[in-house]
Amino acid sequence: MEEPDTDGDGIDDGEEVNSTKTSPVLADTDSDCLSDDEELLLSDTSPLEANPHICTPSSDPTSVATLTRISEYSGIEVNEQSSTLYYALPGESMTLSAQWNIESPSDNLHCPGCVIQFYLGIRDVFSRCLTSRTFPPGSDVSGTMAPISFEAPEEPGVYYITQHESLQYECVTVNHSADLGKAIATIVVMGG
Ligand SMILES: [Ca+2]
Ligand SMILES: [Ca+2]
Ligand SMILES: [Ca+2]
Repeated sequence: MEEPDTDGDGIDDGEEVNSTKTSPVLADTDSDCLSDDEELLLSDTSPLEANPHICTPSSDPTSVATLTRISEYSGIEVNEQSSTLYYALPGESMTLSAQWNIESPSDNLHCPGCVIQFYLGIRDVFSRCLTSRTFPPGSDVSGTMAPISFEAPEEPGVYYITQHESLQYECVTVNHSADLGKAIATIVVMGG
């Protein structure tokens, strides 16, 4: 006799109740727009804990506040698609391009004379330095990021393109945090 799968997510009711602890009547237990079976195929994601930025992708333009400066990213293109959410195959060849703008308020600026670097990248996958310069009070600086090529991770999962910043004299090697407040785009690497 076939086991019932009430919510039709491909996982039998009994397995949902006893093993995965997901809801047998909800195909997407945590309501994050990835179904329970999809999340079980992905690494680093739980069907019981919602992944941000999937149901509601980052806006374009999107702003990130840091070091009392506001950086805004616009014209975000992943694989030449104007979207901040991209479903990729494992190891897929990818490109990212964007325009950036960094605005510094005229007062209460943290470290007003400092040379600061801004980067975009994915934790443990790639990082690109956008700029290294001073952003003095009242300044408003824009630039275009040259398209960068990278490979989507082999491991199915949810990955975020985040901003990182450093207070050095020049661009250095950094790793990106998992601070989703600094995410400008999301890449979902699909499982088998
Ligand atoms: Ca089910
Ligand atoms: Ca379910
Ligand atoms: Ca889910």
